[in-house]
Amino acid sequence: MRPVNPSFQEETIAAIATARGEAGIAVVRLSGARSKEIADRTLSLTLPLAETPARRMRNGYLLDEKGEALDQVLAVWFAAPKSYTGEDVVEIHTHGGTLVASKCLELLVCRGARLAEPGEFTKRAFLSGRIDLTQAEAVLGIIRSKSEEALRAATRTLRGELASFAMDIHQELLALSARMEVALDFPEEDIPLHDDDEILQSIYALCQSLEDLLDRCNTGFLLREGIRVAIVGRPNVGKSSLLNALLKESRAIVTSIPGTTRDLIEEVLTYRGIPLRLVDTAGMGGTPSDEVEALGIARAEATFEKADVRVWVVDGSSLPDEFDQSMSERIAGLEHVVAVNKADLPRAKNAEEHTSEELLAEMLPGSTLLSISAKHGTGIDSLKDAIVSSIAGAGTLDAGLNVSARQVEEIRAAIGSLKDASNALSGGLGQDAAASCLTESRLSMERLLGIAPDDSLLDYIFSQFCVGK
Ligand SMILES: Nc1nc2c(ncn2[C@@H]2O[C@H](COP(=O)(O)OP(=O)(O)OP(=O)(O)O)[C@@H](O)[C@H]2O)c(=O)[nH]1
Ligand SMILES: [Mg+2]
Repeated sequence: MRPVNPSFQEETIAAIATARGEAGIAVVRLSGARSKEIADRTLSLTLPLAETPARRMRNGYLLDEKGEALDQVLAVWFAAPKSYTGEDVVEIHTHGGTLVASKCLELLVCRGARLAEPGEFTKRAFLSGRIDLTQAEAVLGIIRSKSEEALRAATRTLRGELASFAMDIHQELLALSARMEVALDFPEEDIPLHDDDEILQSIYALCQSLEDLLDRCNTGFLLREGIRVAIVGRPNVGKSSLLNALLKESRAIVTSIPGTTRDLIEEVLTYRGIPLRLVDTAGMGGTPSDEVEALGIARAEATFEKADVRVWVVDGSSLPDEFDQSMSERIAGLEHVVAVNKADLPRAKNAEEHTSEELLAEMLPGSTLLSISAKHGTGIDSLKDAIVSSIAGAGTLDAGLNVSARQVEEIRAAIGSLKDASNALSGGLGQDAAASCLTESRLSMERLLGIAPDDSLLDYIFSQFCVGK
């Protein structure tokens, strides 16, 4: 994707690739043309790496400045271009602990290696064409994954799913721009301009594809960062009891006094490999009895607004009233699940014998309503499933792509420029104006894919890595 920089291999870099602290082993890595030579001058192996076939482990010793053995080690080398960086790479496995690995690194530097910068191994992999930029960023996603699903999403990106999808869209954009511009740039050739409607159709189809890609990236983002779940409802309905039931521990104070919870209580629960960031809130809809409660309610309101999903807890043993009516109107357009709590108590019924649950279902047609008892822990697993599927829908979790915030921004920008192009055409501004918006969109895709990236972009991306990766 980017030409190999011929002067690049001049310096051989070294770093500790494993985390600091006590462990069984530590791995010190070298990359560059002099890797084997520097390692052979620092180690005394049963046979030098220079005489060892690639990918075969050798046993030996790490030698200090005076040639005395410091540690027993294993060493292996990978031949360019079939290595992580695309250059000759040596891995030295020392015993764990910070001291011995640091000493090994220091000795390698004394013998001609340079300390690697953060992400420099992955940057070299990119510069030598081993991986593209989307894959390099996916490596960061893997390192930072905190849940199993996030890890799977990052691995899908590393295996090239983002790149191949984005590359197809880029190619289509290129073809569309070319079709338009050839007619605009060579009017003397009498190439007929394409019909505006036909171009609008193509732009619409591209927009759809990008929106699909964005959905997959958003799912991946949620898998990595977690789904923000606000537990909301009026006072005393059992919100804190629900938080405790979800966590299976007595985290929040529960009493029969309305207004017990005054501040936000946040906890993370991992369910089916997905982090759920639960927030219990102060009861809404009542009249605050003091300033503290008023502040708590304001926080509950803000949490309600910015959550990914709202779990609206309702007490099924009493009938819905005006508050519930206005809450149902407010929540209807937002992601939510209704938890009709206190299922262990008789459901309230109105004069027509309709239960509280039936009345709520009428107020919110199409919503997911679940009957639960926070006190007895019933219906809690179904609620967790409902929270996850309200965000991910059935099956789409499997398609999530773990991408960086930068990449999401580029996809959004590409969609924005496509919309500008279609507005330009339908607003009569002409194909010239639309063509320049298409170019903008294509440039966003190029930045996403790392086609001809500038150095500042590369510095920004790779500086986020740890040293040794
Ligand atoms: N019978 C029954 N009682 C419940 C259930 N869930 C909660 N309660 C009771 O309802 C009362 C209020 O529970 P909380 O969990 O404190 O309610 P809350 O919504 O957090 O209340 P605030 O923090 O005041 O807004 C307590 O007495 C709970 O024991 C349930 O499923 N069944
Ligand atoms: Mg509470």
